[in-house]
Amino acid sequence: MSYSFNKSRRRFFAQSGAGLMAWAATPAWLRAMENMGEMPTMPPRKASANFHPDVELDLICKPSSVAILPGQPTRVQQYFAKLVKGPAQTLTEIPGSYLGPVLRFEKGQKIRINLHNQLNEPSITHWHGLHVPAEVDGHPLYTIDSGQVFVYEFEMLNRASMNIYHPHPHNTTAKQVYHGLAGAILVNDDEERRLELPGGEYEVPIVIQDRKFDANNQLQYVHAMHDRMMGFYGDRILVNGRPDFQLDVASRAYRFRVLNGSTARIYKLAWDDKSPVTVIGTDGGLLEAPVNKPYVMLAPGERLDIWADFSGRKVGSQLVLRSRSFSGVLPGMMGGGQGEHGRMGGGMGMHGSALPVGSDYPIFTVKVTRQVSDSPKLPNSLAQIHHYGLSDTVNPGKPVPIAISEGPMRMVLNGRPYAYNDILPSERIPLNTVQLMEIFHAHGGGHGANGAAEHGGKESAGVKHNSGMQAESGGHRMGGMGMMSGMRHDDDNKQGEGGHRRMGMMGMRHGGDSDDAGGHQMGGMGGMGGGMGMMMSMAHPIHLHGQYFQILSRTIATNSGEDYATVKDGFIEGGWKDTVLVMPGERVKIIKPFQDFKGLFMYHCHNLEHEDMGMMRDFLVV
Ligand SMILES: [Cu+2]
Repeated sequence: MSYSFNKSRRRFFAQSGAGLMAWAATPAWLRAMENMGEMPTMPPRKASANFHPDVELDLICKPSSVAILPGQPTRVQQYFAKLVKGPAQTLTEIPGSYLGPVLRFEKGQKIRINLHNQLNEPSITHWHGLHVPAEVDGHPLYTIDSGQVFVYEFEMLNRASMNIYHPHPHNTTAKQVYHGLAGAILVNDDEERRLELPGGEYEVPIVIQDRKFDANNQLQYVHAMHDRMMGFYGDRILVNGRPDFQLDVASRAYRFRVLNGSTARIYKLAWDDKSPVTVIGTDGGLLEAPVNKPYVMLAPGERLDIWADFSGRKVGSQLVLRSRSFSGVLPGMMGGGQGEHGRMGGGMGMHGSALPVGSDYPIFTVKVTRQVSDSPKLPNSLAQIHHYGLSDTVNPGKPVPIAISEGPMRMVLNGRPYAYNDILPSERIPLNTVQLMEIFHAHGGGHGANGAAEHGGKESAGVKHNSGMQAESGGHRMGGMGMMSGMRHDDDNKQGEGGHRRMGMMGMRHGGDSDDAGGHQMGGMGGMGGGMGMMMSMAHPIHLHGQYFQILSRTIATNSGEDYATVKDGFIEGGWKDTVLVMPGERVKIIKPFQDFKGLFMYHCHNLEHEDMGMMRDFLVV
């Protein structure tokens, strides 16, 4: 793969240069939405005559209502399922919940799912975490209209793991998930079965979500642009669709299959009695061995397999799983002219939620109600994982960039808003390759060391990528914000010294780093202009469709220390992942295989409000 970002930048300007003035006249976010509106859709997929399913089910999504709070029922959107063929244990309802039934599959099964869209709007369902062909991955290109049926057919290639099904139509994913459309997929295999982990009633799905209700018990959702920029946060925690969730347990070991199904909220999970959280698995299934953590971070789209042992606890005793306090995942509000950067805490930030992100609050309560004498023992070793190294990748010195671009009214990846047919050279992935990828903040807004690394050329492989990305996204931003704020011409030395202090206050700067078209390089974080406060870097859970990946390294900017210290012990390394939380100032290198299937596989922020703003792109596997 040899290509130059200079070339692609010119291509970008060639495509959109004429439109810059028009762009400038429209708020950037509105503009991004318009771009996304150009998406065509494919005719609904039909059943294939030569596919012989072991399991077949009808999955229906439709408006419904559920009693959640005392009083009036809440209008929701909900998945229902009917088993057409296969083992009865394939479907498990969660009583009284708006969540879809838990789907339980076996590795190697051939599965047909007939999705019936009975919503009053278009939708399509994505199998988050599953390794399936592109045409049945639930890409928004395959969105179906109300009344239509889409037939998914695939073989379960995944190892034992917990995955998610949820809608993925373009622009409305967050809204549909928020209104109830989500469910868990459990995959089992022989390797897992040999461990005889707690099963049946002792294996409990724990789907954590936050919601906001109005006085009539109806769900309230985002209206202000600000809710999209930061993500939408409810003021009420629901577990498995229930408020004030309490789980009655026997005094023995349980397996909690935990899933963050919130649209934006990040949790720092810990037991209230300070006993460690014992993690046996992550997004992509079991770890090699259990890991004890003081707390675990869980971002939207991530899963945790937790061993919770209540043996030895007395009947009547209680344990509360809490989200503990942390900071740094959200930008704060700044007074005009102050220019203090970086750590503004991840507390309330700019949103006035009664349940601030990063504050300390309960998730659910476990109550021991039965004494039993025996309990399974935690295995010392769990599963085999082949660990990828750089030498397994085709691009050890040149990671595929996933650049997080944060700007006023605008959250994108690799500098460009989502368009199904806009594939960068770096986004074309040869089939059956293992790729090194690097996720980083292209506009470090406030986290200077990150910016310094990008500008200073400390990583020879990364420099080209970064400067190219910045140039591209800078081009957008110039158009988007040029009318709203003053421009700043700064050279990089100043930026490195503390120019980032001002970056947010000013709309943009003209960087002088690296290459030619200097006048268009504006790597800085745009702001709203003096006096109004600013947007800074925030945390993003980045999700890649297709196969699971492994985390190779996390590197944090040196001046992010105080905030980062509040979360750093909560990341699980060494397992398979499909979503990774990237903190402000952080660079994460991952290794991901692209095997078996060609076609479009999305990568996006799993802050679903961000996704719907266009913080989403495709890899085209060729
Ligand atoms: Cu995001």
